[in-house]
Amino acid sequence: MGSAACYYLARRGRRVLGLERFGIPHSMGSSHGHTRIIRLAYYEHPSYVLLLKRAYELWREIQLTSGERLLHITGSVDAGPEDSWVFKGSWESCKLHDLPHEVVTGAELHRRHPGYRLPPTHLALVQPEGGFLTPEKCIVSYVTGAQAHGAEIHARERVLEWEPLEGGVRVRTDRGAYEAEKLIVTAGAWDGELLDVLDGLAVPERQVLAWLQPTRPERFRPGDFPVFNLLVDEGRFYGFPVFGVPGFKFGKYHHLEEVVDPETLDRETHDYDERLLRDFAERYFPDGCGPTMDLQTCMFTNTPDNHFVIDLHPDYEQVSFASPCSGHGYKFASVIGEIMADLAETGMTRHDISLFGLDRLRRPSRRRPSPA
Ligand code: PYC
Repeated sequence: MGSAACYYLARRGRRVLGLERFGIPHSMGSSHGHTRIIRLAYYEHPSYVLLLKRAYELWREIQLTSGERLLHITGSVDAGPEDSWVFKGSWESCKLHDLPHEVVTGAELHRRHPGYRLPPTHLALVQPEGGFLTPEKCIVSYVTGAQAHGAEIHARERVLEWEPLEGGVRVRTDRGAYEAEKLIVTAGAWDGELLDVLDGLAVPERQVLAWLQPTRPERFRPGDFPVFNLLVDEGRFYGFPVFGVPGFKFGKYHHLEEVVDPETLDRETHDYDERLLRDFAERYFPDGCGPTMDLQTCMFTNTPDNHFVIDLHPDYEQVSFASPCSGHGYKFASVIGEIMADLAETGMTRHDISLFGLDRLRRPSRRRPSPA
């Protein structure tokens, strides 16, 4: 989201400095792992769909500009019991936004895509525009594009603090200090550290992904295996066809519900992480369940209602922020970059971000009333 914001601002002729604590790209946060789901049928809330339409347009545009293939269309499956929020929510968003889709049973899904072995009576919404992005390449494309438009990008430079100035901000890093008219903060799991207004409202969580070698590889190729979101007895899971690295990739939302500090996060993976993930695959994707090729950790940064926060700072309108996206934000990085550029330039955006205001999450002040 930060790299996209740098790109759109630089392209509009603004003087831009991008500050990244790690390398470009890196695997310390929430933007690595070779593939990220993009899907148009959005069970989390139908008001994401218009943003997604713009996100697709912008991904296609930056893909063309960079000459890198960033977006792969496989179709998407959102499935579960008939009354589950994953299936029903996805169906509602398709009906409301008139999106092409089909509803099939688990049995029919297996006939069409034999890698899937869902309970035969579960229902699956199949949406043809779903697919995946290649996250590291997306970031590099935006950074390279921003640099081509004159942005200065500093990697391996950690922001320590910022302070408001009359008509601007000063940012102090481990290498220097900078003054600017506007500041955009898209620090993911570190948002709460840099923005006191998000402290306690943007909560990092440890997440684990598995890559398993399919025993029937022909069932897990991008052309044969749509990306998925599934609600099953074991929880809510998501997954991808084999792409880029050997292994069918999947994870469980909110893996073990481990709240973490991003500085001390356990980045190792353990037998119990693997067991949880393999148990799921053995039941619902038995032909995908050969040897484990890789296990990796990343982070979700969750808000209390799992919707994003995209807003101006309540006290300093020269500061805007985004990115506690509760695990489902990557696909929106392109459009959120555009929104952040709008907010920094004018304090407004034509996009509907009313679902994402900070106010909905702010607790009543805990300050004790002063003695009479
Ligand atoms: O949006 O499908 C998704 C997703 C999966 C994991 C995180 N987000």
